[in-house]
Amino acid sequence: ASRFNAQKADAQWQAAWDERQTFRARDNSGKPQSYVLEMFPYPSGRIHMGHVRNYTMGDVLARYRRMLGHEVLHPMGWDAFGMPAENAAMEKGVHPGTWTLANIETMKAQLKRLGFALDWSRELATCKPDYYGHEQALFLDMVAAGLVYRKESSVNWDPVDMTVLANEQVIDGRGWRSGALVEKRKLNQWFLKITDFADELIAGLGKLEHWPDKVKLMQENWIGKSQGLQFRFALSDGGSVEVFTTRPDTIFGASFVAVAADHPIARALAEINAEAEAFIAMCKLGGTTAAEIETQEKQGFDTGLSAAHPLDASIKLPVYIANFVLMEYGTGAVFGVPAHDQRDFDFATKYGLPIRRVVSDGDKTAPDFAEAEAYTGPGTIVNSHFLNGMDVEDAKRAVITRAQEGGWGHGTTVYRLRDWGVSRQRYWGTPIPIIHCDACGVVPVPKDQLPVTLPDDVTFDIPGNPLDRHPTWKHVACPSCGGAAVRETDTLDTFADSSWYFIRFASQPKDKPFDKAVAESWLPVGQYIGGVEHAILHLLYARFWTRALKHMGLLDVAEPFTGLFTQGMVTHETYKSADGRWLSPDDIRDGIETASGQPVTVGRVEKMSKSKKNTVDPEPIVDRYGADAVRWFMLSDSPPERDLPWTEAGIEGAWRFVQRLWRLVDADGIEPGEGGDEALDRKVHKTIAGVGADIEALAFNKAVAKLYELTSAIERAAPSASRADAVRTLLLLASPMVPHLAEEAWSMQGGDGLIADAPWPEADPALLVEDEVTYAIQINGKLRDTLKLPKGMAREDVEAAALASGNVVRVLDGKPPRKVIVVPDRLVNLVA
Ligand code: ANZ
Ligand code: ZN
Repeated sequence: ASRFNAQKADAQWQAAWDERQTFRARDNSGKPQSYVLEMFPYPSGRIHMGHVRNYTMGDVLARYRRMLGHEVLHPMGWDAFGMPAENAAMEKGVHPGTWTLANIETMKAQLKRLGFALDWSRELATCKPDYYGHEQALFLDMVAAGLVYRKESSVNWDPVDMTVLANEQVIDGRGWRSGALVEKRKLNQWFLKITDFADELIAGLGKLEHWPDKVKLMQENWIGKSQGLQFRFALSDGGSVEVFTTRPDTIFGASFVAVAADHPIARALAEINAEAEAFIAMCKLGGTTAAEIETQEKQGFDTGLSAAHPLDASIKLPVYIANFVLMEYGTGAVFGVPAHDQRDFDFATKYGLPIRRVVSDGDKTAPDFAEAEAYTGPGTIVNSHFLNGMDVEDAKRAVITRAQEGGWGHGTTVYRLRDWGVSRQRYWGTPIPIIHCDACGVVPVPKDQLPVTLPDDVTFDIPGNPLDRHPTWKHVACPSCGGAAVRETDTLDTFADSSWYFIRFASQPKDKPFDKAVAESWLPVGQYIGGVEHAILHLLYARFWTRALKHMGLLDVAEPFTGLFTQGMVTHETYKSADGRWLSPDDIRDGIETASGQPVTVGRVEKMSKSKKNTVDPEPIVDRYGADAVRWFMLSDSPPERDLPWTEAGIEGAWRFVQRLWRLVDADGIEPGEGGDEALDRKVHKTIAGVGADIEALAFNKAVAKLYELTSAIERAAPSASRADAVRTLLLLASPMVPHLAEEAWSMQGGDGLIADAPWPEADPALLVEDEVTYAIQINGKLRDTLKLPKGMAREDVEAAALASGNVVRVLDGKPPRKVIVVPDRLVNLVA
């Protein structure tokens, strides 16, 4: 038999699909509609193995659903704005647009070579005005709906480069280029009111049955709804300070009060106290991310004030300014309970403040707290007056009730979720369609003047925002009064671009962001597939954006993605040279570094990453083995949610299987036998049912295992009509995974049209039933034997078989039973 020539078949069938527009999704076709989507890629340069795995999974589902007769929308596009393009501009002097579009071209060609069933007619790139212009229109709709506001907020400021830095550009608290200590600086920035939807976003999670629990939990924690108590401490200077706590039960364990560095009390003190001023300035150093604040050493400044405990005025607590208290959360002030909060514990240890136990940890009840870290678990309240003996939850309620009755505090709900700051002081993003006029203030760009396009003639030789320093771009006439005005030079966070691209895929009219009815016919996305690294922000922003559109009456869809799957990573061994450098698999032959001739050390299997050089470029692999072998390997070895270790042996095994399949389906190889083979028929129909269910469940490795089994069964079977049918069915079932081979074989066998258009085989229910059942044989209710008998066997035959059983003969010892009860397909009871 001949060899499957992947190189030839791949190109030929990809061209055929393109030419016939096989995977074009038609609106309103009358068929059931399926929307299968993988997270669109950032055009970084080349496709990597993670993309290949991700898109192969979606592709198998999309092809399967098409064969089921669905109208499938399976689109692809580019998340094309963002920092790397600006970095390339700074490093290589190439324009971000040029760099991005070249990358898109390369990556598109690479994707095409994998034979994905994509509707390229709907391709979009977020960096093109025909995408971002519509995004600007949606932003203006949100402005009109009161979902957008402007507020002073902190950014990372590089004092040497005099520029705002993205969080990723702050490395260990320093600017990535200048190495200067980064400062927090206040700028007027744009925010979207995602917090208005906090409750809805939590409630919506409850209906997402086809989302991984861990992702739902991550979203819930990120939104972070908590109940607590807000109350005022009277201060020694006659003023007061309002604090927020989620642990009112620990109120008798308080040993200090702390306010944020930009709290009014801190600011007032800074006016008159130079040391306080210096401390506050120090707090402003460092990045703005929560993670950085969390890891900073806890530091405080004693204001000299004291606060009176609301439940026992004789207790006076010192008031500090502390770097771990955030102005943006709660009230910007807290009371500290060192025994039961780790930050407070660290702080108290450093400043010698009392650490008093108020929650018992098992049998530990003494007020002296001599542990090495705070106890944050459940327990019974101790050393706390009227709260003693209550559990934590009861005590929380008791203190809130007491505060409300006494009029010194009230129960509140707070969210950890902040409003979404969308301003970026960068060039390569969607311009925020706003104009600032001295006379009129903030003026939205009229919709008929959209898109506000990025100027092309920009420079990246000096730090800062090229839009801001462009000689002409920002100067415009005010749309309202006609006077001289300036454009907003901030661009939108790229998460805005990815918050609605799936809607634009579903419907892309020229004159508006989407057509409501058409978009609603496709949405929600039934199956969304992507990396777990997007489990929080991207998914939350897209859920918010969709809800905002619903709120504005623009789209009647509550949740954008009803099914979500987060796939595992592609991993590979790591290698180090004799002198400790990371080596790429390409630098090695038979355990020896080719350049140096020295042996290499094999390290752990880790996620493929450029920094460890353990990446394998998909393209040469496709050149060598063909798309089908790569696809097959991506699906076969590991459950899709787990990591997939890439190995040479694995891809070779996949290649061998492709050839084995080819030998079986190659027209020359099929012997057109006659007659039936019932065992093989049963196997085939079980496989049809099983593979379909596995693909629906995204259990691709199980589907692959079943196809292996069927292949072996066919190889073993003697020629027959059943066997010829089995080969044909195998081809159909494997076609979503190895579509090029499937098309080639299909056409050689004279199949009708494309196999991609062929209907998925139907499993015959009669052939799915088990042919044998196990009967329990009882005498007077006691189990004496079991018998395997054909399913549905006549009652008399079952009775005869039971009476003939060796055990029954022995126990009855020649006496006929008084009565015989037969429960069909289950048991026989003989009453002796
Ligand atoms: C007293 C206390 C005792 C607290 C205890 C915790 C444990 P979550 O649950 O994350 O919402 N907090 C309140 N406002 C803060 C701010 N602006 N900056 C930093 N910390 C703040 O956290 C709520 C808890 O975080 C609050 O409850 C408060 O400390 C602190 F054993 O109050 B707690
Ligand atoms: Zn004006």
